Amino acid sequence: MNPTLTGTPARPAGGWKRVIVHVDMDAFFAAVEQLLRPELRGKPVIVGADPKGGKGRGVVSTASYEARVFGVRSAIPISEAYRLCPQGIYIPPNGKLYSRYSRKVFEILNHFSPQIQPVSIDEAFLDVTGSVHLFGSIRKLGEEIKRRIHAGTGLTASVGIAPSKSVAKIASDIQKPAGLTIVAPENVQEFLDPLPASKLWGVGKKSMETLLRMGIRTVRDLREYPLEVLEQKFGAMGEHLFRMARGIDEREVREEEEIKSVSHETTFETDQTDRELLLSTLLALSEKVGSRLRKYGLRGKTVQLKLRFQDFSTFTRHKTLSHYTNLTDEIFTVSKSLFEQFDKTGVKETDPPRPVRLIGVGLSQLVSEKGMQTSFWDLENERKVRLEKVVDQIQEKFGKSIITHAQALGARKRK
Ligand code: TTP
Ligand code: MG
Repeated sequence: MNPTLTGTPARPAGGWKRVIVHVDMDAFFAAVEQLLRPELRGKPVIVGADPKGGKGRGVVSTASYEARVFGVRSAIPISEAYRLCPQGIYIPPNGKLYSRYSRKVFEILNHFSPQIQPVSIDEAFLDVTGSVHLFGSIRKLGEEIKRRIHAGTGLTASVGIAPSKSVAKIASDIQKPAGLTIVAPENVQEFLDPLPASKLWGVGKKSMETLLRMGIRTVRDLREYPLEVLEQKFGAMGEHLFRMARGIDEREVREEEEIKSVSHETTFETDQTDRELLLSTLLALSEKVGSRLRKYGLRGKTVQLKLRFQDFSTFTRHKTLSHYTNLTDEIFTVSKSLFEQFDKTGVKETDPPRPVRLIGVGLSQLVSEKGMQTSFWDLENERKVRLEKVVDQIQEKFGKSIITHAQALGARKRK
């Protein structure tokens, strides 16, 4: 009998206090398309909006690694993708299909640990501290995850294993596709040091610009700065940067992902000035937001309206109510009044209406219908149901996220 399976649960060897795994599927949507249509394999496949011969609107959801050679990436405008790679094979996203594969992946991951946190449609953290001994070693566990995902779905995943979530996430990305990167506790610093600081969790375009202005390019450069200086420059974020640069991250793998806001938005094919049409879109979006909240037993207090005009200028306006709601009518009434106020600000009666490119409605400050400030997962006790819902939720979200990512114009992949 394997001695590791008997007696008190083995702690992982070495200095590992926790063993955290991050799994991220490779070129997920494009890989599913290539799996089901073998003629697409080895080809530059671009999943996203219709390019319409270079005149299309919307953005790239993802691109196969073959297309990435041309510079095509998630979230770039589809027109730019077409310019970079006119010979690419352009495919509209098939959300249902990808969700099915996502579900399969999560089912497989369930075998490796009961402590699993889905992060997006193709990504999850697992805390395997208590189960790694069943697999012989950390490396064997990592290889087994990749093997089972491939055997069960035909797709490849990249896996990162480290003592913390932030380092595991960076590790899974570093040897894509089909990579396995293990960063032992004693190697965390040498692993992080040469990386661009932009790889660190929470370092977006803005903070990276500030860092570069300070002459900080790599994690090593960042470590030279004392905590006080970082706090002066970045406020509360300063301490976060200080800790991330040292791989200090105690965040746990949480099974539930709290929903903080629910929103829906629409980008019009052609910019709209028709007020009736804008209002009826607003109503439809309010209904989507309301029905989603009702489905999850949530109510929210702050209604947000988002508008983008022809010139890409984007505005949000919000109003906080005195009570929590998930009623379509109420969401619509408030968003309509925000819209009308916005419409009139600084505009003369004789001015022509401004063509609207995008309109969106959201609700935040959510509470469960039981009136508690808790995540709705607390209402569930059956783990499997929970996982199902997370996947459903991601499925519903990603369709929108394709558009959302486009809005943060110029924002590339957050990795
Ligand atoms: P990612 O894991 O970020 O990307 P990926 O799996 O395509 O490629 P990688 O190998 O680098 O991990 O996102 C997972 C899926 O989510 C992706 O296949 C498509 C979708 N997605 C969007 O629709 N829009 C986006 O802006 C991003 C980043 C992803
Ligand atoms: Mg991925």
